[in-house]
Amino acid sequence: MNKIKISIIFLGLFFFTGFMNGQSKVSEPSKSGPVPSENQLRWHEMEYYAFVHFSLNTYTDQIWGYGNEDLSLFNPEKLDCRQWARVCKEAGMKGIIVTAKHCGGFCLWPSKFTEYSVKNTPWKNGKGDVIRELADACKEYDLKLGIYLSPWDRNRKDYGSSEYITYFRNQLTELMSNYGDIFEIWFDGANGGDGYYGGTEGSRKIDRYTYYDWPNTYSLVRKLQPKIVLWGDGGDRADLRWVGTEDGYVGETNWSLLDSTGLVTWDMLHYGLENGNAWVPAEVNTSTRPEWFYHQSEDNKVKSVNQLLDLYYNSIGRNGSLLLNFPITPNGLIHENDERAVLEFAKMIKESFKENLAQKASLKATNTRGDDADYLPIKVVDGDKKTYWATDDNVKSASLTIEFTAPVSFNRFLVQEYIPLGQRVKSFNIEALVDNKWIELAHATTIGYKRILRFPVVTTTQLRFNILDSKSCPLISEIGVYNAPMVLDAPVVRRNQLGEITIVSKDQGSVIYYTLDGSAPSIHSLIYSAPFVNEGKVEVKAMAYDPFSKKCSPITTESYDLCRKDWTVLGVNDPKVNSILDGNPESAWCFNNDQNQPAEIVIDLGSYQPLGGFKYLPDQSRWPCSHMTKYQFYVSQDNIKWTMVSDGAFSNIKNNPLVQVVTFDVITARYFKLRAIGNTNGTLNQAGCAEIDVITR
Ligand code: FUL
Repeated sequence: MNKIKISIIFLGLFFFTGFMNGQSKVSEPSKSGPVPSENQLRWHEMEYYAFVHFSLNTYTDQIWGYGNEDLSLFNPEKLDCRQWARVCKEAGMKGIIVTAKHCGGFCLWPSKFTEYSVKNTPWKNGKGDVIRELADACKEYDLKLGIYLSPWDRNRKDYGSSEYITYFRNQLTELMSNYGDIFEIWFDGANGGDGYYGGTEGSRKIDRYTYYDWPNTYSLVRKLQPKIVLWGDGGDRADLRWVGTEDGYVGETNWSLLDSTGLVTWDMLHYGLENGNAWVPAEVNTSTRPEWFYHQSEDNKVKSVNQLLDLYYNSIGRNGSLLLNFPITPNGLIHENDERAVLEFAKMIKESFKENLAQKASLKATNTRGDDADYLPIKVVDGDKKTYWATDDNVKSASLTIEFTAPVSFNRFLVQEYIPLGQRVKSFNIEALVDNKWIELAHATTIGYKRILRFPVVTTTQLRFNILDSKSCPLISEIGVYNAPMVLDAPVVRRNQLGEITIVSKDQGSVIYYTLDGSAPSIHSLIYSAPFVNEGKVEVKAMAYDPFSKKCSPITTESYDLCRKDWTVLGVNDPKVNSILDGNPESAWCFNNDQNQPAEIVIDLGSYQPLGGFKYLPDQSRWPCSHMTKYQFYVSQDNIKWTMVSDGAFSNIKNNPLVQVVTFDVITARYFKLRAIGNTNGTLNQAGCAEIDVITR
């Protein structure tokens, strides 16, 4: 071998090993727009963490305390922060943010700067410190600790003056110095209504942008906790943003950007700002129940697994984080219903994302940055968020085809951008090759840290991910293709006033089977495809069926009596009163009697009917109009002469506002009247109602 040949081989080997070692031949992509700080990046990776709401409100059934609530009420006999931490850990959460002080001003730690704290309660004879116990429990369970400290304080006489700011900062200093690392601080923007204000009552107006001197307050926090992220909706931009709703979802388009100055509109909170000049990602905050603090009346309103899954896909699945609240019970624990729901939800998430089918596939891209090994498509399935597939700088649309060795079935697509260099993708879609044709499975806009798309199960050998538009060359760090099982919740059956029956399953892609003759549905029963009319007395039984796993949901049974199409609510002119007949438990009407007499619901049935009972569903909304607690039920032939056929009490209606069913001896009549003899407000003249119905014999 001559010298020239040897050096050619050597040179070739040099380039080959250079290529294999991933030595870049092309430059690293440059940043595109604002990028996250290290603290924000760490926070993005947490994805899912808990809120706990616990204060004197827990004992007073209040939403916001006034600051004059009796300290002797606070005595959580079974308080166990290790139980909170265990539940959160098992649920897959990464941290806990606790309401150290809510707007009522009560402090869960023995602050040196106020008497309105745990130190003056019977709990542990005033020697307890909830924040300390939680910090210890978080350490034990490897969770991060976050603090909610309400800037608004209705206990303080000095609220509104500069003295209060000193007080607020003293408290912040205690919390930021004495409990180890704090990952997030939550400065609630809530402020309003009359207060106690140390006994002076009245209302205090402050300018939430200037009063708290956020720039200096924020620097104090950052000085004491250099690794913290700040949540706040004051004038000075915090590290994280609210999404404009507490219902658990952020916009489908979600840019992690805002402008660093200027007013923020609702749209900006919900969708971010495509060309914003600061990285301010979205945190979705919501509760396992309608309210933030514990109310016994919500024990049966804990979100179902399917509702929790919706939260997940509409927050984490849309480039947001999920901050899910547990209202702590008066004895100091997470309620068993909430625990059960989040643990089942966690199981579903684990099941759903257990196998990434893309890992066994081959990947081909229409463009790879300089054909460089560092940026190959394979990087999207290496499980390493720090590596990514990149295109050449001038490329703003590109496709990546995932080819499976054999047909696979799936219904989820997960994709992540390499955000340390900015958020770029503006729109994309995914397609599957079915019968030799590309069909679109889903179309979406932004990606960001993480995006997950849901669609009905498809079986294919090829999946194509098309980036349709991007601010600058796309950088994709991870892709996942999964087949998530269905939850198979019992379907929801409703009949409206016209007798139209609808059956809905939350499980996308399931088949609904139903019967109308009282028999149990099976896969040989009628298949539900669209609403249908049935005006008779009928019992509908329905189930959802997953053709893929061949599993069935529990069966729903709904019995309907008279069709209410000829019914009229008398004495109320507003057509919205028909909410009590529309078959929709979510809509309600509040009956008021202006003369301070008992509120009444009076109905003309349109014909004579053999009445043997009635059903009253109280207002199901988050802030319901008063429920009837005592009633009288009358019937009439002519709307003049009334006969009382039943009277009694709905005993536990406040805590358990379920449908109330009353039966009596059959009597034929055309009119009926349900009169409130007592309500949950302790008056007579108001009664909320979601649905009213009769039982005929
Ligand atoms: C809201 C407050 O009004 C609620 O009480 C709760 O603390 C929630 C997290 O923020 O703005």
